[in-house]
Amino acid sequence: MPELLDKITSPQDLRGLSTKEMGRMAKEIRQLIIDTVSSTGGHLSPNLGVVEMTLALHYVFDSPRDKIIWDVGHQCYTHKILTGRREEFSSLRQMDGVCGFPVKEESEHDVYNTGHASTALSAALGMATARDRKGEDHHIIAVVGDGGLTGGIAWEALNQIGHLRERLIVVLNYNEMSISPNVGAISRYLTYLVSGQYYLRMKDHAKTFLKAIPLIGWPMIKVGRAFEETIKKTFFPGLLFEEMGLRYIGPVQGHSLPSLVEVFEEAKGHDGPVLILCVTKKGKGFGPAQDNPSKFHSAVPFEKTTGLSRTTDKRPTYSSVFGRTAIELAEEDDRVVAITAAMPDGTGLGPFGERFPDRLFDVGIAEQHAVVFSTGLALEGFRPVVAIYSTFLQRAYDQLYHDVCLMDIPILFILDRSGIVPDDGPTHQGINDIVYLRHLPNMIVMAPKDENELRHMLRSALNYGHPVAIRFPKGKVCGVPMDQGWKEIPLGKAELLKEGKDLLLAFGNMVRPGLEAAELLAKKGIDLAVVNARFAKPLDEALIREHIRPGSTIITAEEGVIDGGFGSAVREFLDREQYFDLRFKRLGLPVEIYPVGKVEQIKARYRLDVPGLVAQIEDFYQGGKQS
Ligand SMILES: Cc1ncc(C[n+]2csc(CCOP(=O)(O)OP(=O)(O)O)c2C)c(N)n1
Repeated sequence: MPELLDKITSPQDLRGLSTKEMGRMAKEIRQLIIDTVSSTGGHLSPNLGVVEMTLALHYVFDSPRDKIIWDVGHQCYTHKILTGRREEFSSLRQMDGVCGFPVKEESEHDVYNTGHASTALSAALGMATARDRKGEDHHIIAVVGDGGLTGGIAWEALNQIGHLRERLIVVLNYNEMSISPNVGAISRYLTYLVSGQYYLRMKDHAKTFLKAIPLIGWPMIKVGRAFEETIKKTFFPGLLFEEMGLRYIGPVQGHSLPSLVEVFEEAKGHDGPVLILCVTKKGKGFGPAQDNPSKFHSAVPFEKTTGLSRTTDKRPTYSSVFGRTAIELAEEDDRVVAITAAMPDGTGLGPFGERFPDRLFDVGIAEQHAVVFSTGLALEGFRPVVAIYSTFLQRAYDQLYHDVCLMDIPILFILDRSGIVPDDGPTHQGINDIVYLRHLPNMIVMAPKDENELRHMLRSALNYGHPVAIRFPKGKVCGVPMDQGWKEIPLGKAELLKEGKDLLLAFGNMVRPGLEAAELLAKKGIDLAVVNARFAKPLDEALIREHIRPGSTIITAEEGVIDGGFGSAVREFLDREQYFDLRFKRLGLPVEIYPVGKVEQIKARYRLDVPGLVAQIEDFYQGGKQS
């Protein structure tokens, strides 16, 4: 039974505790996180790694007066537990429950909504600048991981932080991991700062050396800080953060409460930007997560004793079908290379990396760079396959337009987690991609109805000679039989699945529920032809023309926002061709902030599941408004 945690209703209550009691509290929090996440799923290993750091932050600083900004935000569970949401914590990731990321609307202690990486430093600098303009004196603390620091915006922020020199504190959580092991030169540099206490060793050697010098040795050591500076400058001219204008403190043992409290207190007194490098262990306190922090980065519900998943559904995911097909394609053509922005496992490219270690590039959390890097590869004859979650590719909109589409560069973009995304809330919804892609010149936008079609689409798309985006949802495949060979999917060709009087054009994973709905509606006298559109761009205009009769009804269905999406493409086509004598309805998602919940729950709420589709279409036939 938690004893200490029971007494905490706000961070203020921490102040009376000894560091020993805080240590006990850390244990209680860890247990609560493990108990909860084992049944709800969630970001287990990142959260277990920052329990002490969060306790120390709330002990030293005065939230919400002092503002703590969590980069990505996936590590905010202890923060939520300490800031009045302990009771609700059992509703983590449940429909309309506690969000796994900071949400301003949930608490005054969540000062900045996040979900996408590398934004905390920019937001913190903006807030620090505003604070000083307003003559206020609170502290601003940004907590960023070594993975978050591979994102370009973080460096844009550091550039300006070193320029403005506003008073703010950056806590850099170094655990050698992004979701997978962290990569890149920055990661290497941090490892160098931390590894073997190289700097401390140098200092000790230098002290021994100075002590040995008669008369002047000891006085020189006593000069203290000046001595340290000299050593740093002599042996570390590249101490990057100091050179950039931030006071650097570290490395600090990130699970030692006394050390953390001491350095946070020290940082509080500094009149400029400070960066504290904390070394933590991802997954700390739960063996399976410590041994495999990637697997437990965002865990599905698991058995607490073994860490084994509780899921019994053995079907593969869309991501793994993509990953397997990418290997097949790379075996056929040695120009095929794969690019991921810090998500080799999430995107299903892990096995590709094992099979072709030199042909998988993990660029870090750097979606913009991933796109332009691929442009360079493609211009020199390679065939890049770039796998990025739909929500994160939003980052690279300009690169898609400026670097890919204007030059009509053939790159295959894989938009994993398109459509409604479970568990993580509004920041992770993949519902905008059809809209942000379909108006780009030369861009082809596709979505398969099932995993078998995905496989054929991947191969066909590589040969279209243009940029292509293929979107598919998070989660398990439909379970259809897989063809052995390849089938060519001609560019812009849709597939008629069911004949009928009126027309239902469904895109991607709306095809199967659309078909089911049409069958149920047939029993109610509504006769719909069902088309698997396959392409949101280019549309199969010939097929649509063939199915239009005077007075007919056309319905579109997509798992994406309606405004500017697939249905809008159809509507624009009908307007261009002056088809006015028909009834038209777009089914999809409204433009709004989406709740946390499971896919089925969110689909049901927005009436995109089979009963919802039936109801919406029936309403429309009974005189519902066109839209
Ligand atoms: C723009 C963007 N790309 C990818 C992700 C997916 N993602 C979530 S957490 C994470 C790793 C973050 O690593 P780090 O900042 O070191 O935090 P840790 O999990 O190690 O505590 C990634 C890649 C994201 N949230 N945002």
